Amino acid sequence: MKFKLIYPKWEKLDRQTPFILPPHGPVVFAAALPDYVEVDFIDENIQEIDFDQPADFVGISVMLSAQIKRAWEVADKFRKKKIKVIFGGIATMLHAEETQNHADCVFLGEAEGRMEQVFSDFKNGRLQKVYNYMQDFPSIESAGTARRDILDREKYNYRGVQMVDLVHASRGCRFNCYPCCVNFLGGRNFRPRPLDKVVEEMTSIDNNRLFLVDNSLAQDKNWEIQLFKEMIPLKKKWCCHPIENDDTVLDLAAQAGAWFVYQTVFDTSDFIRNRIKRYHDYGIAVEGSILLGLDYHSEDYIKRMVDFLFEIELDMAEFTVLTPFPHTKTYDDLHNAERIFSYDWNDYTSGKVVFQPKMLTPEELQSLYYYAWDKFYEEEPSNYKMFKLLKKVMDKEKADGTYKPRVRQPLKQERKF
Ligand code: B12
Ligand code: SF4
Repeated sequence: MKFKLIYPKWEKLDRQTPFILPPHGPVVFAAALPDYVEVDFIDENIQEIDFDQPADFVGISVMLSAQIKRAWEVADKFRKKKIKVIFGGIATMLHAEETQNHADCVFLGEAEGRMEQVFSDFKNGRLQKVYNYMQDFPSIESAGTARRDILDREKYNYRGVQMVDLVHASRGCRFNCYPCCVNFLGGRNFRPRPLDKVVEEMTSIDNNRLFLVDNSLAQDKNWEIQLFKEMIPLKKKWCCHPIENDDTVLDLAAQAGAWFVYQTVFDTSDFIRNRIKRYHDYGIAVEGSILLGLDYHSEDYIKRMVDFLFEIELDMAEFTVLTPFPHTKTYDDLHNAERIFSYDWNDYTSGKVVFQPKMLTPEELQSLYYYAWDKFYEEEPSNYKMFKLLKKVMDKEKADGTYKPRVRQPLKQERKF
């Protein structure tokens, strides 16, 4: 059976250095498909969709709210051609009701162990409109090695340098942060994958640089210790979300190849100053994630925050504006207070103001978003800082003999001379 799997394009953050990472949801999903399904994967962020190519069934994998409207458009086109379309992925769960208007089938939940039934129903003309497994998680052991073979991996590079490969060692999160929908998606239940499977998957990846996309590694100290110990012999270099602030954990993380961490910088406190310093002490770089537009954010506060980032010597920074994504407390609060003025999901990129802030006008917050990006990258532009970050990983690789020059071959149309 020819199954066309599509990952629709989305608008990137305004001002961020444009780079495209390989998607993770679709390749993990593909590993859960029955053997007889032949997958033709299209990431619309790097490839064009050919709507005329034959397909028996179409799947659309949607991660972000900012992707969902394009996903609906794509589905409508295939359905006009009488090809059935199934939706899945994070944003499908967050926009389940609206998505039903554009789908033959909406799959909610994790795919492992469910696809034999869904595809058998499809073959027998009994495809259901909705399969809802949101509260019924498959066993974490059933998550298989992602099908990276379906990706056009050469195309994921930044100025010729191969990007990281994505991998996850756990699902769920025990925290419950204000702007986040992970609780709704995964329950407040941290579910680590069996370490031997994680190591087997990491070993199988033909790339020394990884991104551990787990929500936060700081979930369970003993688990982190075990994970990093297992990773040391692999000599991979990797980035991830937060790591526990603990000497043993940070030391093992560094030995296991921790390259940089995405860490939320939520205020200008000594707590944050120390948190960033501790990563740096262990040779781990930090890309700060800075959310603008909370109720106590004034113009002065935001400007002070940007100055603070220089003081703590952040290696990179990503600024976003508070965005009321569906199924978050932020959404409930702002929606109930009638402070949301755009429900156009294309505006939900995290770079556009869609609500009325408390201490600023929407326009002021929008300009402060640009101020933050411009000010932070004024002296050292983002491609320079990115180069410095890459230099760090190359130095680490040269030190342990894993460095391989990764410049891609020129594309045909570039061979002009
Ligand atoms: C990795 C990640 C990223 C990567 C994505 C890389 C890439 N190329 O895909 C990067 C770093 C680029 C990223 C960026 C952003 N992200 Co992000 N990201 C994640 C993260 C941590 C993991 C996603 C993931 O891979 N999960 C693991 C896979 C295996 O799970 P899955 O996709 O659900 O797939 C399973 C099922 O859904 C199913 N499935 C998947 N596809 C399909 C298809 C079909 C047909 C079927 C049947 C089933 C199915 O099968 C899979 C196996 O069970 C999530 C949090 C989370 N835990 O999900 C946030 C998350 C998706 N991101 C989020 C946000 C807010 C962002 C940003 C907008 C802002 C920011 N800075 O974080 C930016 C984008 C800014 C922009 N406009 O450019 C929000 C989503 C909010 C929303 N409603 O849009 C999330 C949920 C985190 C949160 N805090 O709430 N992100
Ligand atoms: S923001 Fe990160 S740590 Fe907080 S609940 Fe969401 S996934 Fe967990």
